[in-house]
Amino acid sequence: RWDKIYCELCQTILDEGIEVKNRTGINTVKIPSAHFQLDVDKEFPILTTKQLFIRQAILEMLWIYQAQSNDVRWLQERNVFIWDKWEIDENGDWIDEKTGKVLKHFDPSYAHTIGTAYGFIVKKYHLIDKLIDSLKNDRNDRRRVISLWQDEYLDTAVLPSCVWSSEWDVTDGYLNIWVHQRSCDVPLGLPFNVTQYAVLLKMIAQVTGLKAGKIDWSIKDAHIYVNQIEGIKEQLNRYHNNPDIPAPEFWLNPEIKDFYEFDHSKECKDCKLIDYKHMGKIKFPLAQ
Ligand code: UFP
Repeated sequence: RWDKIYCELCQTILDEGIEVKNRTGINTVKIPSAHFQLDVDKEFPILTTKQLFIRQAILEMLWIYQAQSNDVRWLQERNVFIWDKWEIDENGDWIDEKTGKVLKHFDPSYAHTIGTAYGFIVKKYHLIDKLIDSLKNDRNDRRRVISLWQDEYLDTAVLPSCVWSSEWDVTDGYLNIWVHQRSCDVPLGLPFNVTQYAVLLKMIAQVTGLKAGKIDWSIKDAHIYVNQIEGIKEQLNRYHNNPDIPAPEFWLNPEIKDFYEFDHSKECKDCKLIDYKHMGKIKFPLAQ
């Protein structure tokens, strides 16, 4: 169960984590690494111990892999504001939202984008087209690595991709991925990231005639910001009081056979959660 794996990871960080400084100015409690496996064929991974806003998670994933964009306005037009803190302004500046100081200057041609990360890299190297071609043409290919970590583009990225690699294999009609995250905000980032990669796996499986199988997720630097600890304790209490809420079904429009055709409007019409029971929102602060 995803809630169980998730809550155990949070508990391990609280029990064994070390408090450290980092660039954001808000300390984290961290452990060096973590790993887990989920079977998407058996359970759609979305937390029930807090409400997850799946529309935003899917649109962020489509922004990266389908629109292959780094333009924050694409998200804003769809009422998704999760990247606003990292948007380069008209002058090419990335501004500290608390002090108004320039954190880093970029070429003004990057205005309104997050620089050369995520969707920019997917587009630059045609990563999705290569993946889909390979899955259609050679089921046994062992070279399906998607890497968003490209050294020549790190300096011009506001935030170099956190979830930065995925490897894709086919075993017995199932499409499986191994995903690696170099840095993981466990309260805010991880629930979002896992659910959005589960949707990506289901979409790619559908358009290549496969079933969605397993996700292996590996993390380097799994952390909780100190101002998120109270929220996580609340979530752990919820879990202990009610550990067995079943996960919802995820519906993906079976008519769609081309990855680029999945609806990317505000409404995300081709994706639906059926009977999503959850224990309500928990508000966690987001470090810039
Ligand atoms: N972060 C995630 N997942 C994401 C994303 C960011 O967990 O998809 F974009 C978090 C990890 C870290 C911060 O807390 O954002 C990035 O900071 P840094 O680049 O210093 O690791």
